[in-house]
Amino acid sequence: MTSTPKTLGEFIIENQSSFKYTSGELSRLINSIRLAAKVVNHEVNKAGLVDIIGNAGDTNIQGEDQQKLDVYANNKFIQTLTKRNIVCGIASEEEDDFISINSQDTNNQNKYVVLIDPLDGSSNIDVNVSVGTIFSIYRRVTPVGTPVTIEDFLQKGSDQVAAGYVVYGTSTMLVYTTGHGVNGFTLNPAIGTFYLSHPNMTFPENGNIYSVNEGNYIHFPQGVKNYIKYCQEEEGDRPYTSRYIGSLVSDFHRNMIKGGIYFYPQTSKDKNGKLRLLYECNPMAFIAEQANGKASDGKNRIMDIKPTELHERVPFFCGSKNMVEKAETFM
Ligand code: AHM
Ligand code: MG
Repeated sequence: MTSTPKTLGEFIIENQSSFKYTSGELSRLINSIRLAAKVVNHEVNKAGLVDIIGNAGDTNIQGEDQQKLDVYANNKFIQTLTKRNIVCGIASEEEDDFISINSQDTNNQNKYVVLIDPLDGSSNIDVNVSVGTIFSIYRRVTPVGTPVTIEDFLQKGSDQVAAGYVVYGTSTMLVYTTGHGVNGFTLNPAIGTFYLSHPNMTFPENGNIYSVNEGNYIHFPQGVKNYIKYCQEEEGDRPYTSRYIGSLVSDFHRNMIKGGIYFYPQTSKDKNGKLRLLYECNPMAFIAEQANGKASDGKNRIMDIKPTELHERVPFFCGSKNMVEKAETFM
């Protein structure tokens, strides 16, 4: 008989002592994210019913306005983190500026800020394809008890204390790291509990999947075009297979399990590509490195980039170590 699987709640408590500054604050923060993820999951699962129960902008039977799911997810994560008085600041891909929590209240002794992409890949919702939430956590650099400033958010990825994602897929999973490896938890929707299903997740060093939007091929720099041709060449373990969901969390998740590379390069139209350094690339890079993978902008380590603005974009190459290193040789 197999032993009872560990729940996420149990795992968080058991691992609390491995955090550098143990005060329980980070544990409470991850617990809040877990809670918001469950609420968002419930709503995402109902997305297919939208034609029956109403569209964004409509009013539902209870007289409440229906929200688009990305707006809903944004509000839900912000509300959960704000109401539970667990962080001192939040920045979201959905908001123009960062939010300072209780900035007038010097009793706010919270040390952490959260950066979040509440519903990534949201164009996939209408067609019943997986989407995700990405989060990134830092210790503030300004003094505790004062309002947060932009400096608290513009930290290098290497300063992250935790990062993770939720994938709302065929099953819902929460995967996160606090710098001690990567663990994945699967939601049992019947009882609303996440169980440790994927302990110590690691990228295979090599893989045979490449994930890129090849519709942009004509706009890619020559190095990227050459690398794509390399992936398609018949030699050794190549050609690789092409898999692109268009939902970063899902593409990353598959590649981590099977071995592969995801890339969203610069194009002649967007010199920094599409993905956001703070909300998408840094957290995924932290998870990738903790899982023996690698993340680069084509030349430099993602987590070494000093951000200059909240919504900064960056070219992104991420996945199995040897594949990312090979791709870099083409850039
Ligand atoms: P979003 O934050 O607007 O959802 O955009 C991010 C998403 C990623 O999840 C995905 O990998 C990429 O955009 C897909 O972009 P494209 O449709 O250009 O290939
Ligand atoms: Mg996004």
